[in-house]
Amino acid sequence: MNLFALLSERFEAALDCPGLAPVGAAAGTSGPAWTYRDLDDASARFSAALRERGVEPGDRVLVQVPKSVEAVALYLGVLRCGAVYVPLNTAYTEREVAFFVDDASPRVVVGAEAAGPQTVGIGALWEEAQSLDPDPAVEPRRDDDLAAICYTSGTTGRSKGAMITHGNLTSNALALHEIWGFEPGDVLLHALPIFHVHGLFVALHTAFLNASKVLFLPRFDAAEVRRLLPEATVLMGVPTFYSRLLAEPGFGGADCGSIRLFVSGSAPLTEAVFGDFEARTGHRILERYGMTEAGMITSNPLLGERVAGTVGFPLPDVEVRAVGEDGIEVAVGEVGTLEIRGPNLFPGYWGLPEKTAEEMRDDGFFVTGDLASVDGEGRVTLVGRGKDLVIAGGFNVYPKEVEDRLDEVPGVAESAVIGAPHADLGEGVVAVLVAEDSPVEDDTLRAALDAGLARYKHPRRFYWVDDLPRNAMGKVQKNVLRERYRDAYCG
Ligand code: MLC
Ligand code: AMP
Repeated sequence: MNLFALLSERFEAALDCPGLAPVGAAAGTSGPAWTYRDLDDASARFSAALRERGVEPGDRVLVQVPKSVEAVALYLGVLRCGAVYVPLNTAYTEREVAFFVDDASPRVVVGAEAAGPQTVGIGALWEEAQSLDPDPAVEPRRDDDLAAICYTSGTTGRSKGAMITHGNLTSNALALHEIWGFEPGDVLLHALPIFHVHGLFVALHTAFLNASKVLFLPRFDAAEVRRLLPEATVLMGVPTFYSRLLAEPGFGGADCGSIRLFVSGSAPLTEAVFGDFEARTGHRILERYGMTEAGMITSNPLLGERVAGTVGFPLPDVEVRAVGEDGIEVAVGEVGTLEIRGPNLFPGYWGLPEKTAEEMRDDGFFVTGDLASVDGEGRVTLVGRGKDLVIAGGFNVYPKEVEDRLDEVPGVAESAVIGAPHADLGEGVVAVLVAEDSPVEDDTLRAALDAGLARYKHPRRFYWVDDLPRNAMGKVQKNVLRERYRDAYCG
């Protein structure tokens, strides 16, 4: 079934209820709430405009636009006409975007504004859409038809497009709506970006299945979120949301009177933040675990014990196992690489069958690259990552990609990029460099990176060394560097 068909069934009973309510102190970001009728109508108009531009079922529509209600309607319009939504981080530079355009070969590219012959600005597309009659059709889709391609950087430095099907999204949305106990009257406070799984799929799909009102902020701002909490019942965020709320003077239980559920994910929630949040507000944050390739995988329980430092139990119909280096499942409680299988699991990477095969076991389990233990009850604890990945403020930064850019800078002989503990972002990006001759100025490095690398991926600390530590195989010992520079941001 087309995911949109399921959502629109839920909208049916709530057509005149508020759907997305743009809110924000920043000038121009507030406006009247769009009702579910408005959203349905706007998606039908976007669907008509896309068809008018030649978009057919299965065609990719690549979108890099600021967060807005129209952008959500566009997403729904893409689903509705059976096309494949390809969202991009607004921070990506032209060089990064050029790769995605080449890789996804989209029929239409929607940008903040028209840039080049292939790109239409979202404002212009919305004007086109409004001038057309809404197209009420919902393109029939099978469970295994693609709904989206979400790019996730790879340990090889080359981004991979994770193909996400209607079946993947539908099963995950229904499961989360159920296990997180969505109920009539729930209001979601939405402060996440809408180009990643968390803000786009997890948050919006659960709210839409519930036909809930969504307080839609352009971005996370701790004071603004605090101001709006009394109007909401559910907040979903990355751990940085919670540590920043705690840093608000006087923040506490009085701010959270109407909230029934705080959800955290995308990066580890520290036991300290979990504990401080409970002490200050009385709320035990519900931590869940997921990834682009599989949506949500595990969750702490709504009603049972939410244990700090764990990510809870597999979602219904999802199987997990921790596997040793020999490929065999480890004993209960032992650490292994987490593998997963279920209706949420993607079918593979766009145009990369070999890469897909490398990460899929013969029995259909996917190798997440996360290190975890599973206890006797099935509760999962993540203990680290087998993959070389830094997560800063919930955004993934793959060191190899940053190293490749650094190594291109004249004067840099080689580099190693690592994550170091960061009080605000969880981890911060650190570069350790070897000079060809003498160290390059930080400003020169920054300017060189600016040309091709989104700024959230930039190292903010640079260290020059004579040699990188290597093991007997010649591989850079990142664990040694992580130890050596562990105070880079917290010293
Ligand atoms: C912004 N900056 C970051 C950053 N966000 N740097 C490192 N990591 C980040 N996450 C940099 C900008 O480049 C800029 O630097 C400066 O910080 C200020 O930018 P900003 O936009 O004002 O930042 P801020 O509002 O403070 O954003 C922080 C944040 C945001 C944590 C609120 O990053 C955020 O919303 N993160 C959520 C990410 C997310 O949705 N992840 C889900 C992935 S899905 P300069 O130098 O340019 O000025 C997934 C699966 C799953 O992982 O399980 O959910
Ligand atoms: P992404 O590629 O952005 O989908 O990121 C997925 C990765 O984020 C996972 O493989 C984990 O390493 C990490 N992640 C997601 N949720 C959590 C969590 N609750 N705790 C720790 N790591 C997490």
